Amino acid sequence: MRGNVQACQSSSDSIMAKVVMYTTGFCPYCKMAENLLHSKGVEQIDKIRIDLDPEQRLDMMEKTGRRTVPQIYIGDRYIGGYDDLARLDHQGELMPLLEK
Ligand SMILES: N[C@@H](CCC(=O)N[C@@H](CS)C(=O)NCC(=O)O)C(=O)O
Repeated sequence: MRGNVQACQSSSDSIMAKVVMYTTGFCPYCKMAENLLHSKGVEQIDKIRIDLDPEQRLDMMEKTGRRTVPQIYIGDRYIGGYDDLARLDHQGELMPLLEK
């Protein structure tokens, strides 16, 4: 662990940032985001199911200003939805964020 618990150890021994994703039970964009993150070596994603917890839905909307899922945080940085995550990847900025 490093810093303020915003990181966790992966089995490959590299330090990966903590990933938090607001999600719902049926959500193709969430699945795509998960697949992309897993393909980058992220083993654990902390999922917050807003369909099961209305308070978390309100919390997500307040924090992000958005109502769609996924909404993703890497460490303490707000990323946005799947499109934003994929854009970061295409710009080569995703791995550096995950490896922080
Ligand atoms: N452009 C968004 C699309 C996200 C999206 O449409 N998510 C769906 C679930 S897969 C959703 O939240 N739909 C509910 C709504 O539009 O209110 C992204 O890339 O994250």
